[in-house]
Amino acid sequence: MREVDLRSDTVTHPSSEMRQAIAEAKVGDDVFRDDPSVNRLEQMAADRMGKEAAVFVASGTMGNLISVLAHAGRGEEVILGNEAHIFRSEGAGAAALGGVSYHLVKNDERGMLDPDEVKNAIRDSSNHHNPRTALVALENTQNSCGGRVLTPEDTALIADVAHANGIPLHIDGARIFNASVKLETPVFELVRDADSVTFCLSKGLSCPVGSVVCGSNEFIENARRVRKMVGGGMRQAGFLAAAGIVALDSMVERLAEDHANATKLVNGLKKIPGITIFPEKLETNLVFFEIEHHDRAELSRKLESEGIKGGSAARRWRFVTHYGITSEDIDYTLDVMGNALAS
Ligand code: TLP
Repeated sequence: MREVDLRSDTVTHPSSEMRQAIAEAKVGDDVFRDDPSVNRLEQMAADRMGKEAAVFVASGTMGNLISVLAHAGRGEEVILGNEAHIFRSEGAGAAALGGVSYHLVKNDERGMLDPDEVKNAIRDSSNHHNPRTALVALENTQNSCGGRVLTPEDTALIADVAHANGIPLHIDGARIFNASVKLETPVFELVRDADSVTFCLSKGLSCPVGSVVCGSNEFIENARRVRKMVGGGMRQAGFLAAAGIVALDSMVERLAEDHANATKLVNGLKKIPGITIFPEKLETNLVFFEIEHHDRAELSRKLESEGIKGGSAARRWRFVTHYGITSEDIDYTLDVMGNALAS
């Protein structure tokens, strides 16, 4: 039976080139900065992002956590969107481990924040009742707003407000390369106005493990200290970094295929009665839609019995295209979905 795993782009398996690079990787103890593969990946990542330095971390969650903790201290605040992954899906790590609180501003439907609302959210630190605002964070692409992209101009609007108040800007760029491919804009332009960015190797870029945090030399030194503190010093991590090097060299442009498959999927899903989908909102590889069905849990089980993983038993479903999904997989998915919803 065909297996089509649309749960996330995190399910991707490494390419054969990556497997070979992993097998042959030159490694050392990265906590001593001795791992040549990690050092090379970090240099490549910093160059790509137009930043001074970078540090390799275990996951996107760890990258964001380290970034927030490197920017903000106990009792300080980070301003971010109510749909931000950092707020919704990272176990409130910065609050739990660092005593940092989250000050929410509403994301609009494309994941953008209103610069005036961000401005109003910044605390007057001369008033001793107030916590100090230590950071503003954006997400690009914006996962739960549908994988929407923020342009360099969007980011500049928020950066200007933050910087005018002496506050740094962090970007959760877990899928920033999807935004770069969609906008046909080099990734360094998307993060030019940010003081730090986390991006993931383990999603659309298909690495088995890993994310990278980029920023100034001073910020990354601090981030390394926090990484060690949270147990993220990984020793011979070069085996993982070797896949990341292949990813940055050869897996970025192909994200366009995932976007094309997502478009094909959306165009097919919109023809299936019972599915509500807004094709004009699709920008990258995250496909959100709603299903009217008398028993969504049953529908989910039926799809799984036909080899399709994804969605959820809730009204709002998500399918994600990635390196492991072909155009034929989309045809198959649309056939199975059409039949399942007709029955
Ligand atoms: N997102 C995962 C799940 O957590 C939902 C997914 O399948 O989309 N930032 C953003 C915008 C993300 O979407 C994710 C993962 C992360 C950070 C965290 O990355 P990891 O999973 O590497 O910790």
